[in-house]
Amino acid sequence: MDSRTLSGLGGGRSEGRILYVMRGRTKAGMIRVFSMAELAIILAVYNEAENLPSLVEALEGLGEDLEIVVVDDNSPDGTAHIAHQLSDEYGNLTLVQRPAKLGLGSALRDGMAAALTGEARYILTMDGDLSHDPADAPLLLDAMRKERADLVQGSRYMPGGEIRNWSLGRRALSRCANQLFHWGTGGPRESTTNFRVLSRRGASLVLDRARGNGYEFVPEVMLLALASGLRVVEVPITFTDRERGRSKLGKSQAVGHILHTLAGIVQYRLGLGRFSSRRARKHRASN
Ligand SMILES: Nc1nc2c(ncn2[C@@H]2O[C@H](COP(=O)(O)OP(=O)(O)OP(=O)(O)O)[C@@H](O)[C@H]2O)c(=O)[nH]1
Ligand SMILES: [Mg+2]
Repeated sequence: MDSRTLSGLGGGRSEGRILYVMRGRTKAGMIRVFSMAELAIILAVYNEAENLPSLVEALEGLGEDLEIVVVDDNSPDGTAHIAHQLSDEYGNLTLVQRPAKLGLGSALRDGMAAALTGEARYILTMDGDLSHDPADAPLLLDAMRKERADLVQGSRYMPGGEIRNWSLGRRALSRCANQLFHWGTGGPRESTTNFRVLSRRGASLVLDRARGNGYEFVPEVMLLALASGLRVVEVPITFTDRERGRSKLGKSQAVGHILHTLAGIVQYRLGLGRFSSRRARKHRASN
């Protein structure tokens, strides 16, 4: 094992650069990635064997000082095997291997927890299906560095943002969900993008307070950021529907997540629970 090799503590066991998470959910700090890189990129993947190699190759070509953390949920298509090969090839990729499909939110949380045990100043999350263009990552990072933000997100619903190849139904559902969030919170017009960079402070806050295990985690992060008064910056991106592999987000699931998010928005407006800005201030003061 070299200095960048990870070791699993408590909930997992380590082998090379793979961490096997045995008990499903891990707690922050239980997974260790000994990386000095400035940027950690978290890729939650399920059945993305066809997309992962091109995505990793493009990210490695950005010229950033980075560590990639791939969180796979025992994908039947052999995504983990591909990740292992990529880890051998590039030497800066860690695979967090979980036993079963446990949801996008918990995968991102496990990846962030791992990243925070290293030296990363910035934690970037993006989809593993090439819908988010790796070439846009530097735009998000530039904004992060220049604007001293805690959260920079790539937005489709702002001037210059675009969606390619989505059906009318998919566009309508996404647009409605995002518009409701905007009206309800007074926050940004995009809340369902997983193309984001968080500062260490922002990522720690999210890890402490987020609970969403599935897609609802994505708007939850924005609600927590707003409640905590974190500095949020948006940059326009072009989102392209996946060309390979299949979507994991069913229509009924999507509607369930929207209802879940609406409940969060009500809490935010009423200043209740995790989304209360008063609690967020207290939390900040105690850290
Ligand atoms: N580890 C893990 N990754 C997941 C899970 N569900 C989704 N993902 C990954 O999360 C990212 C976003 O999922 P997608 O299926 O592309 O969802 P989407 O982008 O909303 O839907 P489409 O783009 O329409 O396919 C992809 O990289 C998926 O592989 C999960 O349960 N576990
Ligand atoms: Mg996708």
